[in-house]
Amino acid sequence: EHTIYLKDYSPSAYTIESVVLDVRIAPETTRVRAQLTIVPAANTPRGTPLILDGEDLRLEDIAVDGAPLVQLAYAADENGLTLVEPPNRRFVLETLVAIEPEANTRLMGLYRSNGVWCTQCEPEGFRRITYYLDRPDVLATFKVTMSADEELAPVLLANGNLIDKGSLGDGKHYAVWEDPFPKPSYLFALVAGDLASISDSFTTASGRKVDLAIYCEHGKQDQCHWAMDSLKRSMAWDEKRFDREYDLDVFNIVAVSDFNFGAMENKGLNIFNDKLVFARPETATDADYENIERVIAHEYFHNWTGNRITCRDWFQLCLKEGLTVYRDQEFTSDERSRAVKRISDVMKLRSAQFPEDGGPLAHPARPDNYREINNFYTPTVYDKGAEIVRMLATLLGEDGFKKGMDLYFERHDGEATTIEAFLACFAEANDTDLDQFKTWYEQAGTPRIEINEQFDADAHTYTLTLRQNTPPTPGQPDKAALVVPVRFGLLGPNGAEIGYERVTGAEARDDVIVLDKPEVEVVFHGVANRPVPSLLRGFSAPAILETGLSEQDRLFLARHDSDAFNRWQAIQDIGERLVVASVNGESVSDEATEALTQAMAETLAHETLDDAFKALALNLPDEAQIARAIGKSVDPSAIRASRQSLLKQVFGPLADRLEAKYEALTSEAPYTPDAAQSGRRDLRNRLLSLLATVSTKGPELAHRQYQAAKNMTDRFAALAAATLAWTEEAPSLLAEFRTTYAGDPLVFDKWLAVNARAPDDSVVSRLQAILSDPSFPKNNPNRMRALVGSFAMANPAQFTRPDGAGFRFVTGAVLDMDKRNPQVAARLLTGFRTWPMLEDSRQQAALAALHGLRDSGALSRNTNDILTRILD
Ligand code: B3K
Ligand code: ZN
Repeated sequence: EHTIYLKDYSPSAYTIESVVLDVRIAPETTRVRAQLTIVPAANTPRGTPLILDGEDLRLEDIAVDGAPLVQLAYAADENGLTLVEPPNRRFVLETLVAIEPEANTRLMGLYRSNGVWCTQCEPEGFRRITYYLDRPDVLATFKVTMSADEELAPVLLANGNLIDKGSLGDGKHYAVWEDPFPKPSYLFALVAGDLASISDSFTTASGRKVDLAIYCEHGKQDQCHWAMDSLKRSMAWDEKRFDREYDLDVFNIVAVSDFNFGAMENKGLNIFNDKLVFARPETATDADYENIERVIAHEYFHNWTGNRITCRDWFQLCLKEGLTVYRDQEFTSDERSRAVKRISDVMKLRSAQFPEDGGPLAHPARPDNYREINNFYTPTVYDKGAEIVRMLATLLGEDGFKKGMDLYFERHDGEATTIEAFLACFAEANDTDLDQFKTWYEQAGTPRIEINEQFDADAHTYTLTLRQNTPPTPGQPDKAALVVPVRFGLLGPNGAEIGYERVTGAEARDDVIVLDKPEVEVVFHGVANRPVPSLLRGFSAPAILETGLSEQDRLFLARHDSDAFNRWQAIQDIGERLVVASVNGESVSDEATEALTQAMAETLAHETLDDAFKALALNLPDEAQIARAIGKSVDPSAIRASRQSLLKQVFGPLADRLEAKYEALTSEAPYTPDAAQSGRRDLRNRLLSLLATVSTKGPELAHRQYQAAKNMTDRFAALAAATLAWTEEAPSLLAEFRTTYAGDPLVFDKWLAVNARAPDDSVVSRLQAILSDPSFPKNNPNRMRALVGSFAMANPAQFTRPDGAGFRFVTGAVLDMDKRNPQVAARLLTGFRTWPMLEDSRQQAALAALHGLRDSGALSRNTNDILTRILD
């Protein structure tokens, strides 16, 4: 299959200045008339064919400058439309195409969801609406006239500002939208349907009033207020933190039920998966509220990082995604707890990006080739992309980073640009060189950092040696040294930071050691006692740290480190080592588990640590993290068994204290989604989940909380605690939950996801039964991800069963989904991304399922690309 390479990039031979669209929306067939004002580039030779992208379009009419084109002057095939010899000057190409949104199950281009016509164009969906130069470096202004039956679609929305609307008679009406900001086609959007809405407004720093609205299905308006609140806070934050104001008169958000991912930042008209809009305490959890806030912010922030400054080509995707994730992370950190946000983000990075980076699907944050760009909206591009921006901020400092961002906004506004241009702004603004730093964008794989320390009591010197090594990844056998910022602190015997006279050796700026060679050495002079080093504070680089610290040192850090991230990390590291030792059949001493129990008890009782932090600390690393620590010949069932038994050993002795704290955290306060209240619930529910595993009273507590719960956070937490511990009551609670919330698809997803994570041996057959039920909405991405995605990603022991039933359940679902929605199918298949680290019998079972999929007929390019890379 055809591979596209970054090195082959060349600018388009033709550009499009402006687009005038007339979209006649109607059931079955929608017609799109497009007038494209096309200009040959300065150096384009006369007679260069114009090749427009097009997919699933029926061409009904074509003219150039008003004159119909004769048959020989153009050719239309399944990939698009070619004008054989276009005019060698500015001209207007007019086409009329027919499309069928109702038959569009891929959910790319124009499709119909729940009766509502909506679009998704990123990355290559606009070509399914009309013939176009469907690439991000072609920027045009758009004017869109849309018309439809007034009853079917009273609401007509597109990008930009509304400039006209009216009746057409015959029950039809129209609206005209104009977007004055030149944009690439992937940011195009329109929506037509019978929708309700809520509205509000925001006045920008310079005093411009912006009308805000959120559109949704009738009856759901009351569930949109949290999203609106989040939007206004995002707009204010971007002004305050990045000096970025909004630029149009309106900002509209539409919630739809069928969507391939979370949301889309179309200019002035964001379209959202409804699960990232709707929230009320009875049906949404604290985690849902936080996610809504985060994604509303993310899409809004794209207006500057993505829309006004966009990507030259799709290889540059992390230019907008990594940067915008960094911005949304900062927003959440400012709005909530910075430490808790950082720990959660790192947990997510480790559970989603590290496995990708360490397996067959590894690729650089900026890939240099792809077969299917949709398969590169990955944790690496998004989350490692954000880590790279965060490292820039760490290396340059707050002011230096701000100077670089300001220059980027000033210099590239209105452009489609590259990672090189982005980095050049930071380099110039700080008079520094970022050539080696750029390697982070080009090199796949997670670096390992190894630390050695030496204390010389006579010389009063303390020496740290840091080594880096990145293992090979597909296509990149040899790795270069990266610029790794290692934030650090040295703790003295009383737990406080020690001072030192001077530092020699490698570059150490304040509290950051710059590890920019395979090995560097830093010598601290004037150190009277051996300090305990706290390294990679705040997780200052996306790396795996190997310190060789003793359990004593880790306990010391767990107790004293002023860096909350490392305090949490120290406790996790102790737990990880114990579980790994037990999986490896090494004996784990009672002293070791008792020390961890003691550390957990201190954390629980701590007076100043906040509840959300405690909720994260009072746990052992999850099964997947243990698997990564083991690295090869992994047996997920053995990991589960060891971890469960260690949970009992560590937390069992604390059962009374856990329960007392659990009761003490009970609250009658009316629900609010803020950080303090949700942190309290987090901790209480964490304790419940521990009790369900380690205490005989746990199951009863879960049952009681389920019945008494006044909000979905507490009810679902109780259901999850019972299900994941597979208590006796779990099946009946699951049944009750399903009946209570029948009719709410978003709550149904929670039910599906928790079912998918059940640990018992019958889980696969239950999931199979759910999926085979003829009434199961198999076309809906949310439902399929909740059922199949949760199983593959979050139930390692059952997914990797040696009899292959778990693997076959997933490949079977992928094969079926691939016929309707290749993008979602391919995404589900990435659940196999860590199969090479399994023990042999599970590897064989995985291979058999994957080969079965490969041999079962024609697969989409999306699924085939993932499958080929996973099997390579
Ligand atoms: N830019 C979109 C993602 C589009 C995914 C296309 N497969 C949402 C976001 O990252 O903000
Ligand atoms: Zn994004």
